Amino acid sequence: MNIEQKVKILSSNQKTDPQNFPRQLPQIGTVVRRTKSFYYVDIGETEPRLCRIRGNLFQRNSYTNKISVGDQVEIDLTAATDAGWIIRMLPRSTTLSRRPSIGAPVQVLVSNADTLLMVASLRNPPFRSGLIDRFMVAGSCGGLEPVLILSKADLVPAAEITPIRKLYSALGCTVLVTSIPDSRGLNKLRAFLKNRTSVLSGHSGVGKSSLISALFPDWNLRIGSVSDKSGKGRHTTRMAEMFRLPIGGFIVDTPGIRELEPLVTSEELDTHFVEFNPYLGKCRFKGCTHLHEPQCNIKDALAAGNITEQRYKSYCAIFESLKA
Ligand SMILES: Nc1nc2c(ncn2[C@@H]2O[C@H](COP(=O)(O)OP(=O)(O)OP(=O)(O)O)[C@@H](O)[C@H]2O)c(=O)[nH]1
Ligand SMILES: [Mg+2]
Ligand SMILES: [Zn+2]
Repeated sequence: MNIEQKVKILSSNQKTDPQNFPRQLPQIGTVVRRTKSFYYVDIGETEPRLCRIRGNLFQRNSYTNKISVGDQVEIDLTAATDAGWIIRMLPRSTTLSRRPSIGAPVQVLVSNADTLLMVASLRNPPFRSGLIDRFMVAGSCGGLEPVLILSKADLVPAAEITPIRKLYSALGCTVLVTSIPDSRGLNKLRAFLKNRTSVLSGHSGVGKSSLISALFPDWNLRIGSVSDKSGKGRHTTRMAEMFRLPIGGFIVDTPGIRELEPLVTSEELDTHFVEFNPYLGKCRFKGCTHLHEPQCNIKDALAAGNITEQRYKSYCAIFESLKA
């Protein structure tokens, strides 16, 4: 039975004869992809199951975009088809969220991911710390562990890599240096992905697809591809999609995340800059923004070299963008 037929049967909402289609026990699975009204739930089989949400499921709770990729759900597979109904959503351990525009409701892009993989090339395109710092804030807000991949290491001298690696390691971020021509860092990265759910992020051209195909050459992946099986192309709002890795674990490709605006208020932004923490609460003015106020303890720490200029600039830039 193809997807169109399944959709038809689900949509018609027809009563099935329990004699012919005995109820199966509810099962727990992971939402790996979704469209506007359908959810693809991985229950450990070759293909995910196509599911819909039971109509009354969210009446009493406030999950704004209901179920997202990565959610653990209980599904009822009672049906004339191999599709099913989502009857319950399990609590989330982490969330990667954004607010599409000011005033719009929060959108959960990915739930329950363990790590936020931030791929940044050292050259071509040039390394930009601003984006990394934005991702660090987003990961910190949603409870994801940050992992920085410095790609294309073959294009720069080692001396250029060291300060970047030192800075982000000191901030509690795992840093991996990779280069595809000399297979550098690939085994470490593969080991890192194993049995975890990792969200892949980074600008266009930094080498995300190249890394995935270098790690899993036999894996027929669709990451970053634009068209789907029907050949009609994807819908305009491209959603996150989760792929089961050949070594165990999942990788999540989220096109919308590449220009992520972290979901944080300007007032609480400073708490997501981990190196600011020892200096917070000691400024002269309560609610100090650390931008222009006198006797600011953060600016003192900056002057003393305990906070880097680069990170302080990122803080200011994110602060301004949150105000805008
Ligand atoms: N020198 C060098 N080039 C690399 C390396 N990794 C990737 N590239 C090149 O960088 C270019 C972009 O790589 P992609 O893997 O397509 O980048 P991407 O991040 O998937 O880009 P989008 O799909 O547009 O988001 C390609 O021409 C790759 O051959 C590397 O380690 N060293
Ligand atoms: Mg790509
Ligand atoms: Zn201050």
